[in-house]
Amino acid sequence: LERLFSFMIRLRLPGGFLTAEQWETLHQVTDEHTTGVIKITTRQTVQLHGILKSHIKPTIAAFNKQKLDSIAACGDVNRNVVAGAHPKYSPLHEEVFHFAETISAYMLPKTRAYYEVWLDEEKLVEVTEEDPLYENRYLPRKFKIAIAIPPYNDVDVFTNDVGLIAIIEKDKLVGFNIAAGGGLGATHGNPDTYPRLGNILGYVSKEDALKTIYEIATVQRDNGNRSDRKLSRLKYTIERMGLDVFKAEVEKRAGLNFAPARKYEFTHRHDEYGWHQNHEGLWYYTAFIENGRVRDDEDVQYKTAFLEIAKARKANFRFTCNQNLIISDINEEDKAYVENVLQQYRVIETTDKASPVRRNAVACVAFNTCPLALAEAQRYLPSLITKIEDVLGKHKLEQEGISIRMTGCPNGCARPYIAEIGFVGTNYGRYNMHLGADVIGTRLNKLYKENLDEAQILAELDTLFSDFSAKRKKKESFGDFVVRQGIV
Ligand code: SRM
Ligand code: SF4
Repeated sequence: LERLFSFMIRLRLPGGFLTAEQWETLHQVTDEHTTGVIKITTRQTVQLHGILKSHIKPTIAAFNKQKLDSIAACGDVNRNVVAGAHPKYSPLHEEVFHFAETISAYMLPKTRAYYEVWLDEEKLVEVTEEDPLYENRYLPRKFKIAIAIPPYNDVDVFTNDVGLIAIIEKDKLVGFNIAAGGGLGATHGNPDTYPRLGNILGYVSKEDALKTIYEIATVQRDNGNRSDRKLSRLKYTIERMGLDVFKAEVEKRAGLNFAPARKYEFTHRHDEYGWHQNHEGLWYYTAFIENGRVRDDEDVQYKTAFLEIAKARKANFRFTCNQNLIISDINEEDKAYVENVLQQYRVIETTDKASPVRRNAVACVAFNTCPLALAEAQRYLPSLITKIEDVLGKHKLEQEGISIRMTGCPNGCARPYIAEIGFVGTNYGRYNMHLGADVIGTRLNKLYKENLDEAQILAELDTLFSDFSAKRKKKESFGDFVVRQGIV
C-alpha cells in the first residue's frame, strides 16, 4: 500500500496569457484533478493543488494538448518570465509580451525528460542532451526575469534577478534598461540573507537584450555559490563579485558595453480595475480576485463566470502579478455580453465594493499547503484587512489604497518587503511588521516591530494612522510618510 501523495502543479505562462480554449481546459483540469481552486500567483501564472499521484499524467496531458506546460516553473532554472499585464499600458504591449515568450523559450532547459516522464515520449536511451546554458549542472538557484512597461511597475521589476524596463521612444520599443540582482528571500535569524533590489546596469538595444540576459545567467551559473543554497541567488553573487566586476564580465561575455540608462518614470504598480480600452479599441475588464483564489462561493462565482465567457469564445485571459485577472481582448460588440455575465455572477459587484486597501493587498499561499509556512497568509489576510479597514475609517483614511502584503514566512512570495506595510510570519499568529516602501516599487521597507499578534498589529496601526492622518503632507503616501517622520 502506498501513501496518498498529492502534488501541486504550476504552469509556465510567460506574460500570463491564456486563450479562451486554454481557460476551458484549465477549468476542466481543475475540476477533475485538483482541489477545485485556480490559484493565481504573484508571478502571473496559476497553481493547482491537491493533485493525487495518479492524476498527474492526465493533468499534464490535458495541458499539453492545449500547448501549456509546467516546464521550468520550478527548479534552478529561469522561471516564469513576467511582463506588464495590461494591453492598455502601451501600443507596444504586444511586442513586449512576445519578448517575454521569446526569453522564456530561449532559456528553457533542453532536456526532453518532461515529455519522457509525463507524456510517454519514447525514452532516448544513452543520449546526452547538450544544453549550452544549463550544461550538466543547472544554475545555482532559481532565476527570475520581469519586464516592466513604464510608467507601470505592476511586475515589481527590481525584485527580479533580471529586470527589464522597456524604453519606448517615438512610439517604438528601442531597447531596455537592464537591472540585475533583485531578490527577496531571507531566513529569520540569518543576517547573511536579505531582500535586495536590482541595480540598473545600463541600457541595451532590443536586438542585444536577449544575449545580455543570457550572459547574466551564465555569469551566475559560473560564479554563484553552489555550497550554500541560502546564499546562492544572483543578488549575493553580485555582492560578492562587486557590481563593476560583475557588469564587466557580462559585457565581455555578451560582446557589448551597456550604454547609460535611458530616462523612464514609474507612476504606479497597482492593477487598474474595471473596464479599460486599448489603442485598438479592444476592451479589458480587470477583476479583483482576493489573493488570486478563483472559485465559486455564495458571494461571487468567478469560476462559473469565467468558464461561460471562455466557452462563448468572447475573450482571452491575462493574469497580473498582483494575483488578479484581466478578461481581455473583447470586441466592442461583445462587451455587453461579457459585462452581463460578470454582473450575473457578481464579479463586478465584488470588484466595485472592495475597498482601496483590500484591492491592493496581496498574500502568499502559506498554510495549509506550503511546507515552509510559519504563519497563515491568504487564509488570514482578508479578515485582518476587514479590521484594518475599521482603523482606517476611524482616521478618515478609508480611501487610502495603502499597499499591504503578507507572507507566512520570510521567503517573500507575496513581495512583502516592497509593500508600504509588510507582514512576515514568524510563528502561528505572529508577524514581523515592515514599513516604508514607496508606491512604485523602487524602495524596500524596513523592519519596524517583531513578532506581533493581531491585537498588537491593530494597536500599532491605530497610532500610525492617527499620526498619518494628522501630519501627512498633501497626497503623501503612507510609505513616504513613515520614512519622512523617521518611524523607520
Ligand atoms: Fe515562492 C518557495 C509559493 C512567488 C520566493 N514559493 C515557494 C514554495 C514552492 C514552497 C516550497 O518551496 O516548498 C511555495 C508553494 C506554496 C504552495 O503551497 O503553493 C511558494 N511563490 C509562491 C507563490 C504561489 C505565492 C503566491 O501566493 O502567489 C508564487 C508563485 C510564483 C510563480 O508563479 O512562479 C511565489 N516566491 C515568489 C516570489 C515573488 C516573485 O517571484 O515575484 C518570491 C520572492 C522573490 C524572490 O524569488 O526572491 C518567492 N518562494 C520564494 C523562496 C525564497 C527564495 C530565496 O531566494 O530565498 C522560496 C523558498 C526556496 O526557494 O527555497 C519559495
Ligand atoms: Fe510559503 Fe513562505 Fe512562500 Fe508564503 S512566503 S508561500 S509561507 S514559502
